[in-house]
Amino acid sequence: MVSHGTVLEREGGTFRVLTGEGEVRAALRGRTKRGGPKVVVGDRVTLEAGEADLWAIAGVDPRTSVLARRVPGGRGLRPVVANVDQVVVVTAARDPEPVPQLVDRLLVVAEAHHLPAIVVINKTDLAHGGELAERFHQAGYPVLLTSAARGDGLGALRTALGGRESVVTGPSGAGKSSLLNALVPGFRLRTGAVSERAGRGRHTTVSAVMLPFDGGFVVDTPGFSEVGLWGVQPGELGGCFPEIRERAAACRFGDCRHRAEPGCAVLAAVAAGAMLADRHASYLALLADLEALPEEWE
Ligand SMILES: Nc1nc2c(ncn2[C@@H]2O[C@H](COP(=O)(O)OP(=O)(O)OP(=O)(O)O)[C@@H](O)[C@H]2O)c(=O)[nH]1
Ligand SMILES: [Mg+2]
Ligand SMILES: [Zn+2]
Repeated sequence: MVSHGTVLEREGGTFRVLTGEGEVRAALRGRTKRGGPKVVVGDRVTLEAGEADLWAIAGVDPRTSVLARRVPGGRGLRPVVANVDQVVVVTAARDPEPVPQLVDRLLVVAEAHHLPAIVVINKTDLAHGGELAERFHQAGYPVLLTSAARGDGLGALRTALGGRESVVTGPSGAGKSSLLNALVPGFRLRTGAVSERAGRGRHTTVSAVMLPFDGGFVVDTPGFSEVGLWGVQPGELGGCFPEIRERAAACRFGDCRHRAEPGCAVLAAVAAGAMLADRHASYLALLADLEALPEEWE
């Protein structure tokens, strides 16, 4: 018997897979076990009947997208989630204190994968988040203001997620799991207090999990305090900032890096206040990071 399904979660050596007939447990077998593509959350897989109620993953469909993380120590890339069509970056308005440059990095990761992104500013019960919202709105992103605790903005979030396959990302403690729980009480995702000492979250969510939601899926992921960029050439970085992308064609030089070049339309926009200097500073910091990467990461 052959079946087809979507990988929802990895649990030790097996996977929870959603099929047309409901959820099953499956393990890697044969080809998928011997050096084929790594199976990740969001993968569409072919299943064959295995032993007892454990199915065998016989193959992985080609992916429309895959988001990966760099393995610590620089030993390659680890895919985290496949086939999403939207990136939802969640940050808190306060507690933990927002780090706009981290959100910028996550937005660049989305852009580098040609995935549309939205910014969610959560915990509006603690701070209004208005300035932060304005920052990302001006950069060209849809922004939602929410409070998982008080229920603000949940209708708009539901609309933004419905029928899509979204990955929810952002710093630990921002309230990603809490927002999903508030949308669907049945999810019962684990949430955790923001650590007092560090003012940071504690990585309550430890691995990606995909949840069926309103005709689509939403993937909850562990938060992180640092994001590596990879596979982005320094010369491609400007294309990952909407407000740079739309101006770069007007730069005097085709390979302008928008740093100090004469006739740079981006620098002119920053000087005129039409592009946020803070976003441009984020761009320059990321550019320096990318230029400093060893060859293999370029
Ligand atoms: N005041 C307030 N607290 C919130 C809100 N949303 C979440 N929290 C709290 O913030 C803490 C962190 O929430 P989580 O949902 O675990 O955060 P997370 O983004 O999933 O964190 P990781 O799984 O570590 O990435 C918990 O104590 C939540 O109760 C909110 O809208 N307002
Ligand atoms: Mg979480
Ligand atoms: Zn330029």
